[in-house]
Amino acid sequence: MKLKELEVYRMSMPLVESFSNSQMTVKTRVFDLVKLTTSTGMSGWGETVAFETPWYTTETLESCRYSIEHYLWPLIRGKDVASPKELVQLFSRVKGHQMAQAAIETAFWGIYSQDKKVPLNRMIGSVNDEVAVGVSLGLDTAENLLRKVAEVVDKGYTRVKIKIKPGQDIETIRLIREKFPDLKLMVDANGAYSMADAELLARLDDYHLEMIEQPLGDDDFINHATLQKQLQTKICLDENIHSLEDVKVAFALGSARAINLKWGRVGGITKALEIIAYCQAHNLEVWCGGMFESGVGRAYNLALASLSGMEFPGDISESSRYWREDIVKQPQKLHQGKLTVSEGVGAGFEIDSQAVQKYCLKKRTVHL
Ligand code: OSB
Ligand code: MG
Repeated sequence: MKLKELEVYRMSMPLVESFSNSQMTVKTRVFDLVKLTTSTGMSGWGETVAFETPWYTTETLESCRYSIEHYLWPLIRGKDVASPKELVQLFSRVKGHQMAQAAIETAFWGIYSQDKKVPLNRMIGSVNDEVAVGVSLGLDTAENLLRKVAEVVDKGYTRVKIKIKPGQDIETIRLIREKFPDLKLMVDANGAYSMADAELLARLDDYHLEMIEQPLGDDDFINHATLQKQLQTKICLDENIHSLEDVKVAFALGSARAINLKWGRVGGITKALEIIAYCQAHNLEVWCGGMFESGVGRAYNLALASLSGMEFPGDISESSRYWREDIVKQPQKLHQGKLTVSEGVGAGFEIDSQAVQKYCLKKRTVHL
């Protein structure tokens, strides 16, 4: 498949409800949509999941755009690429820039699965047609969170993640656990704590949480390992994990017993599959995270979540929790706490060109 053209659309879509974690508040999701086209006119879509600011990872939307245009596209422009493995090989010269790589790599998977006439989820070995999913709730007052948890549990979501930070943690979780004794409940600190808070974090053990996501800094494997020894609750790493090597370090040191897997943060689906295989071979729990993706990125999340061993309900709520209007036709809807994996050709979504136009701020095309 000869790669002929790359289009990048700068998108801006308002979230249904603004979302805060310990590091940032997101009201409007600004991201880049990437369309990759072959010489025979087949195309695949991907999205850049970086944010405008480096508060979550080092990559930003602009760094991704620059990297795509100046480093990644020139490595594949005009090349005949037979498989995602080959694409990853062509990119292997690039250090880092995972989210930029992932935007193109996922788009290529869309082309590849169309060409092979096999739905993407089947291509990567999906075993589940339906996937139980969870919700990630932003920082809020205990009163509002109690109401929101009740709402999402009512809707059928089977796992709830609550964002925490110092001063908005134990008491909130105590109140939620009291009202929902059997709910699969977990917290995510986005790195807001330090080892000085180890005793406080250990008190969370009383609330039978599924896991504590990213309590400490984004590059801190050593203190996470020390902390994990002091906790009964599993530590889950998110921001630390950019590659299989990072997962290996976490496993070797005992920094975590679970991994939040995001295809964007690790450079795409091919890399994500390697990480899943490693985690499963080493008894590390692994599950699918989210980055406020549009229907495009969400399809790739769901494909990964439908693999064997990925059953822990991930951060992939239905589209309408995020968007009043999505940029794909027939966005995913929740049925009894589950999303149905698409059996459609290619990546399993159809782009709504009118919606893309409506939310597109500017478009740039890079030809052969
Ligand atoms: O830490 O998992 C995170 C969203 C953006 C950036 C980081 C994170 C999140 C979420 C929400 O927790 C996931 C989602 O619902 O898409
Ligand atoms: Mg997280």
